[in-house]
Amino acid sequence: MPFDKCVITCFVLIPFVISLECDITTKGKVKIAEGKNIGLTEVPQFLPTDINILNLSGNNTENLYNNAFGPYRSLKELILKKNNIHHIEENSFFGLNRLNVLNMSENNLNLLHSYFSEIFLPLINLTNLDIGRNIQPPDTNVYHYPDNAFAVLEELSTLQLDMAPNPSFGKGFQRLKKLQSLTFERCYLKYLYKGVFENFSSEIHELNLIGCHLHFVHADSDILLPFPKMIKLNLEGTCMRLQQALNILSPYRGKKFTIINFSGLSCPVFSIDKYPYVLTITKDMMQYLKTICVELLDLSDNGIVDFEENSLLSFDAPGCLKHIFFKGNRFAFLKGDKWMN
Ligand SMILES: *[C@@H]1O[C@H](CO)[C@@H](O)[C@H](O)[C@H]1NC(C)=O
Ligand SMILES: *[C@@H]1O[C@H](CO)[C@@H](O)[C@H](O)[C@H]1NC(C)=O
Ligand SMILES: *[C@@H]1O[C@H](CO)[C@@H](O)[C@H](O)[C@H]1NC(C)=O
Ligand SMILES: *[C@@H]1O[C@H](CO)[C@@H](O)[C@H](O)[C@H]1NC(C)=O
Ligand SMILES: *[C@@H]1O[C@H](CO)[C@@H](O)[C@H](O)[C@H]1NC(C)=O
Ligand SMILES: CC(=O)N[C@H]1CO[C@H](CO)[C@@H](O)[C@@H]1O
Repeated sequence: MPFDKCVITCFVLIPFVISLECDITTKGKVKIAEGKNIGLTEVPQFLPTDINILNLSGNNTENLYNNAFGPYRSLKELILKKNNIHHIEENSFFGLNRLNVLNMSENNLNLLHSYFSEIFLPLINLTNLDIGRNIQPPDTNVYHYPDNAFAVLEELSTLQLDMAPNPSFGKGFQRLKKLQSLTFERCYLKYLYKGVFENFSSEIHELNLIGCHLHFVHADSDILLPFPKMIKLNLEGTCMRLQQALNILSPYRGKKFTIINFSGLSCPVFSIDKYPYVLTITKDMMQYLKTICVELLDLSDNGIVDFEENSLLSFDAPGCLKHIFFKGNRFAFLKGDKWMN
């Protein structure tokens, strides 16, 4: 075949082949393109330009190139989770000013090196960003999150990201004034010092800090002061003294919560003489929690064997409590027995 003919054939065929790799479906007014786990290594360029959702989850994309989404100006949702993305060029998100949701969880993006300060600039309408489950074991030096890159996301309401051993959230986070929900998922946390969250929005009402079980976490008691509107707090599976977890509730005296999930905090692997796994709830430990009107309270798997008089079950407003979970504790009911009945 003469060379020029081949070139023509290729140019006609390539777009056809590439758009075949994605399913295009329509739901009402929403047009969805879904890459079918076929090991796509780049963002396909020849899909219909009016798609609203592009789902490339579970493939082998490694780099996002400048203008990768240039043709798709109508995108509202972009799902890139479970790829191998480790590099994003500076203008990769050019044109995505309608995007609401960006999911890049489970990739290899390094928070310290992958985020140029202008990378998110086009995403003026982004409300939901997930870059969790990307972190590799960091060293324990103070870890400066790329706050300048995040600072442009003024519409952001939900953010999911990873937690370093000793995090520092700089002043760029102050610009995320609409942030309501903050989730830290893959977690190497060691220290939460006073002021650690000071640059986050006071609008935050949900904090999930889950599965931090590689270290015995130290948390200062006033870390939640910046979040007066908190109603959902989940520390499930984060190894720390239950006493400390109960102390960080100090800003919420007399407030209402939908859920407080403190299940699995007392991790047996970190049990030492000073903070034994087996513990008795004291009146002092309950001083803040007892004043909080909480609907769902989970204290499961904490090695609780007993509780003092006027502690665990003596809430100021017991009527608030709809469900309380204690499974996996080993109450001996020496003191608590008569209060349980
Ligand atoms: C995206 O594609 C994956 C794999 O095909 C699928 O499991 C998932 O439900 C799709 N949609 C979203 C919103 O993730
Ligand atoms: C951003 O979102 C708002 C509210 O959903 C909408 O009115 C506006 O048109 C969007 N902007 C762009 C550029 O799509
Ligand atoms: C992003 O994808 C992950 C799965 O990889 C899922 O757990 C998470 O809920 C998604 N995030 C958003 C904001 O949809
Ligand atoms: C928060 O921002 C201020 C500047 O406004 C900065 O001095 C401070 O160190 C920041 N806090 C953290 C925890 O990084
Ligand atoms: C607390 O978290 C654990 C683990 O995710 C979950 O199984 C449990 O249902 C949660 N508790 C409540 C009350 O939702
Ligand atoms: C066909 C193919 O290579 N599919 C891959 C898409 O990407 C996921 C995650 O990287 C792989 O597990 C699949 O094998």
